Amino acid sequence: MGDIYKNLRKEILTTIYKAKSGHPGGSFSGVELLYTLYSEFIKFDPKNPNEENRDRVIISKGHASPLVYSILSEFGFFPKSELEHFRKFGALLQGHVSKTVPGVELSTGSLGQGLSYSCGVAMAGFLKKASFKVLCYMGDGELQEGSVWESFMTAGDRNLHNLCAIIDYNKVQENGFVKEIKNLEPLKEKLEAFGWKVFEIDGHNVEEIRAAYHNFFINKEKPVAIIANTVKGKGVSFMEFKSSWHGKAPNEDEYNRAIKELEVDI
Ligand SMILES: Cc1ncc(C[n+]2csc(CCOP(=O)(O)OP(=O)(O)O)c2C)c(N)n1
Repeated sequence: MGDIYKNLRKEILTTIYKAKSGHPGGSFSGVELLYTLYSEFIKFDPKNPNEENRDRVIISKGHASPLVYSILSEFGFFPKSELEHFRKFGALLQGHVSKTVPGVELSTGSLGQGLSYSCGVAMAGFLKKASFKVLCYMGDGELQEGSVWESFMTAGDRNLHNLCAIIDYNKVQENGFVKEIKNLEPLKEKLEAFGWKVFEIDGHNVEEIRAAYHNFFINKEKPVAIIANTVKGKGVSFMEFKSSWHGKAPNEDEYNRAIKELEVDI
């Protein structure tokens, strides 16, 4: 794992540890996906976060706020010092992503809403003949929400080829394995049947992530879904694939053990 990804995971864990609450599992799974997107693909200006022609990244899994806040501060939307106050009363950075934070497009946390909003923004983009792209970051458990499937259907029907769904397929939701709670498979075939172009990748392999984003950015045919196979809790052995690490902070011993693991190459 490269230094930048290890450092982001350390920062995410420290933010959650200091707040004594937050969501490590689904934050760790998306580190490479979001970092690669911001560092290499999207247009944005942290000094002017609402600039009209920016690419829109809509975070539908709003509980992954520690990940999103680390990324946004990494790219200059606000100072890193704000992370110290995560989840504190009155602070800028609350537990679920909020539009009051520079760089956040939509307040979420109630799952299943980001893709319908993204469809609307993508349609507006076409109506305005704008060149911006719309990317919606989603959880796999989230795909069990009915509104998500209306949105997949809408995007396919309207051929919203400026829209990309980034599906963080980490296999685990809040209370167990997705396939045991409500199986999504065959996911690729379902999305293709809804009119989407689908790329299935290893969501921790930066080369594969790059290729998938590149294919979306040059695509002019269909909405694109990236099914990113990831590991919930990626990087910390005792958190990986454990639903118990969906939404809790580590105690001091767990924090120290996790940081140690993130300091060595795995
Ligand atoms: C509408 C709605 N129902 C339930 C919840 C509670 N909840 C928060 S996170 C979560 C699990 C989400 O799983 P997944 O989408 O797989 O997220 P990830 O594993 O990436 O963290 C649930 C059920 C919610 N936030 N919104």
